[in-house]
Amino acid sequence: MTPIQDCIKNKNTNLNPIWIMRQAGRYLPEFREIRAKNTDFIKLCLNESLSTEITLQPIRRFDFDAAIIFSDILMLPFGLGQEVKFEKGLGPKLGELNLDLIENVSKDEFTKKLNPIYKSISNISTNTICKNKDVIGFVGAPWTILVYMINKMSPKKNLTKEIFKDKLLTRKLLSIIEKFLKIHIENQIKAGATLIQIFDSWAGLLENNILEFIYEPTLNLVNHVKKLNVPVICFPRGIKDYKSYCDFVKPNMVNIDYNVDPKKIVNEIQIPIQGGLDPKVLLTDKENLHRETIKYLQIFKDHPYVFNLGHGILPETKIEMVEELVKTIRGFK
Ligand code: 1CP
Repeated sequence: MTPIQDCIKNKNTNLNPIWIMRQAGRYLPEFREIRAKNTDFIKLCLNESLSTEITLQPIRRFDFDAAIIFSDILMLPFGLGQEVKFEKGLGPKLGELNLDLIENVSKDEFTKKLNPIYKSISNISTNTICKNKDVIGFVGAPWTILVYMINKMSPKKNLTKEIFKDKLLTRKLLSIIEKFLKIHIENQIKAGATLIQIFDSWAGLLENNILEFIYEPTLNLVNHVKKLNVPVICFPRGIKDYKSYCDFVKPNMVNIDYNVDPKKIVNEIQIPIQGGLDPKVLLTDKENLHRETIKYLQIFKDHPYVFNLGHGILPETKIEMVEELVKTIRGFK
């Protein structure tokens, strides 16, 4: 059994497993080298051999306990036929949303479009370097995908609140998103994913209707993953009440963000916990990094805990800081 599965299933607290959100990405010089030659990000995600290579890069360097497939949560709208582009400095830019077209996309059509992702999961799960490691498949949560599809760009840049006023459109779209997220999850598991993480990066944006837009659709996905006999990790970034979320959604593990007080949550939540460390700590110095890392390890010493960050690793992070982080965790007894 892998260290992460042992932590989740047997509540083993001795192994201190680690992986890092966005571990396959821009802070790695070997990724930047590939990226420079491949300007179309979506094409890169759909290049089976390059996405396999990028996924393995952080494993070779840091021997993490899990490989997370190099892809993006926005491959879902892409698979549904909505245009998705990434522009330097602006982030994702989505095209017109045509509900009539999206409604008529078939499961086969969708699966065929995203097939290189599944092929690369299969490559990774059979690679010997991933022996005794998990292969993490992932999706965006329905709410976060809805936000991108309707807002057509990052809500960080600009969020038009009025867009959610059209309740009929929102509900219809949400149910289509949910249907295809289930298909995408199932395809990833069939290809060899041993864990699924659901990223709800914009959970913190929603003030009302949390039950309808976050809790219920996420619970449906969680139940779907559980039926396929694979553990599921949820990351409702910025949500106010992690305890209520966990009580309702019941993931096998929850990733906390860096604004969550670890001392408080460890007493409130019984399920395994992942993450928490502020990625900005990796931009400071080794001494501070060491201190902050030990703080999390100490607090979660007797709680099933997988080390990770409280959000994705920042592109400007130095390799030696990641090395220091891994050394601290591996050396903690
Ligand atoms: O080089 C580049 O410009 C591309 C940068 C990049 C990378 C490396 C993007 C664009 N996506 C990715 C890969 C990616 N995205 C992974 C790969 C595996 C890994 O190493 O973890 C994963 C898991 C994601 C997930 C993702 N994409 C999320 C959820 C996690 C989070 O950070 O909150 C979100 C919100 C996205 C959307 C997205 N894709 C890319 C960017 C820059 C963004 C965020 C835009 C925004 O702020 O709204």
